[in-house]
Amino acid sequence: MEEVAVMLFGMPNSPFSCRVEWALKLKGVQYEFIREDLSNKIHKKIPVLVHGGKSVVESMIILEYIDETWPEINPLLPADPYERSVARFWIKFLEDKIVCLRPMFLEEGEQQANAIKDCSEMLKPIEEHAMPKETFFSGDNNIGLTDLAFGVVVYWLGVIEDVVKLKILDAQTIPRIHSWKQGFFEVLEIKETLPLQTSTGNYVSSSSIPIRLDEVHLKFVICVF
Ligand SMILES: N[C@@H](CCC(=O)N[C@@H](CS)C(=O)NCC(=O)O)C(=O)O
Repeated sequence: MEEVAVMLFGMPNSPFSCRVEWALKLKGVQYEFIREDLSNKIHKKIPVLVHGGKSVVESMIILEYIDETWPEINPLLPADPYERSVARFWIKFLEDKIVCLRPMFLEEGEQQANAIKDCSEMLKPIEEHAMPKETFFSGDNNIGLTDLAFGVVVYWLGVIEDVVKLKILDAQTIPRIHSWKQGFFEVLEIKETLPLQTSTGNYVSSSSIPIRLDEVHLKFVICVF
């Protein structure tokens, strides 16, 4: 394919930018990352992928665009139409439920308790129905669109667990998701592009926070929501 410039307008700490970077890396696509100033933005929201001068918006739509434009390497959607519909169902499910993350982090008392309950209710059907085996959503070792959609939810949930001091991603109650998490964040293209990366190359994880909590807090509020 003819080389056409690929630019990604995003924010390093945005889960939505992060999804797009994961997909570009898994596909081996060279791109220029342009840090958008959200206080003086060119586009209304990030991420925006600009390919050959054309803009594509909305992270999951960008991911499908990437998959269709570079189909040969690491296909992100199953070839089978039924399997594709299942993947799209789980992506829609996650996109609808992701709103529970914000109040878990920003609210207190009853509102926070309700958000924590919503979050557990989001994870339960995924644990019971979306991951028949302890692999990626596809049931094999290939990362797909659903994994990339879910990856940022799990990553930020880990950060919230640290900051709010709660445990939701528990190996006892959700063993499949827990094992999925271990496998997903071991993949090079994923772990080299994680939000809240420090200059020393450490990441915020649910077990250790190499940067100060109030810094995490600030980045979370400013960049993520
Ligand atoms: N549904 C969008 C969400 C994108 C989004 O919320 N981006 C935030 C940063 S993480 C943003 O641009 N906020 C700026 C604003 O809303 O003014 C997607 O998946 O791309």
